Amino acid sequence: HGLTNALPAALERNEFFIEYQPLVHLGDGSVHGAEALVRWCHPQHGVLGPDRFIPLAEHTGLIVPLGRWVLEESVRQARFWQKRHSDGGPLRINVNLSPMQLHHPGLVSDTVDVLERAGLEPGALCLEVTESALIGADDDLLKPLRQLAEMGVDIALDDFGTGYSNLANLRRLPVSVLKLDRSFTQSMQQHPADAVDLKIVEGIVSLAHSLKLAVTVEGVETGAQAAQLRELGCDTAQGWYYARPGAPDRIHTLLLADA
Ligand code: G
Ligand code: G
Ligand code: NA
Ligand code: MN
Repeated sequence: HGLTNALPAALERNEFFIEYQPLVHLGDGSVHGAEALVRWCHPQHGVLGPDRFIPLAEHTGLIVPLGRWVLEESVRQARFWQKRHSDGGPLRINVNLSPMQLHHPGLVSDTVDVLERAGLEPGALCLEVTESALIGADDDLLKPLRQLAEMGVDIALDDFGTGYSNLANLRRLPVSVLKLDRSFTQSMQQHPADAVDLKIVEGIVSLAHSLKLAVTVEGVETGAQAAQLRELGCDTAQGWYYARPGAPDRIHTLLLADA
């Protein structure tokens, strides 16, 4: 596959870049942080989204150095935002982790190293792991996540609700945030009369809060959805209603607007 073969050179040539999508507090819409979303500016095909190349990078193992680059770059960016907004704010950065990165023995030391070099406190970093990556995870797999959580790094369960995780299992996982998949937000809008979706979200939020987990909702596209999700007790939100993924300056501008 051509794209697969081109990946290592693309990393060396700096063809990857990161867009940031804000995460906001549902209460007042202020910026809570941003999720780093990688893109590939391919010399022939133009900008490719992660769906086009992350699976290839996972297949070849290149996801490990690529993921390390994403972590380093976005942690550095987060520290830069913090410095420019001199209250040092609690601005947080969310970075996605592939299952293969979880299995890589360097995960904890690489993360510690990146945070130290950037001067970012561990509590400002949130690592997103999909629910499916942790299904059936044994203690060996959970150990690095536990170590990171003990250092103060937040672990978020991404795309929550699309897997089949046993809710009781949540207690076993070192996660502090549930990211409710955008399919919930969408079905609430498509079937507003269908109280079942509302009840499900209400149940998830109440369970999450009783386990001391924060709830982030994805895919918020309208003010009505934001209002409803706020009503349901969700904590933070992400979606086109607030902002699409974009250049780092965009986050800077939003932070200025909050100040
Ligand atoms: O908006 P978007 O098309 O960027 O995101 C599509 C998917 O790609 C999301 O599920 C997101 O979690 C994933 N993704 C984006 N950036 C990264 C990354 O740096 N590493 C990994 N493993 N996944 C990513
Ligand atoms: O990590 P995750 O799979 O959740 O990646 C987020 C994906 O969702 C990215 O592809 C991003 O561009 C996309 N996205 C972010 N906000 C919205 C939204 O409001 N609506 C829709 N349909 N997609 C969104
Ligand atoms: Na994500
Ligand atoms: Mn997600």
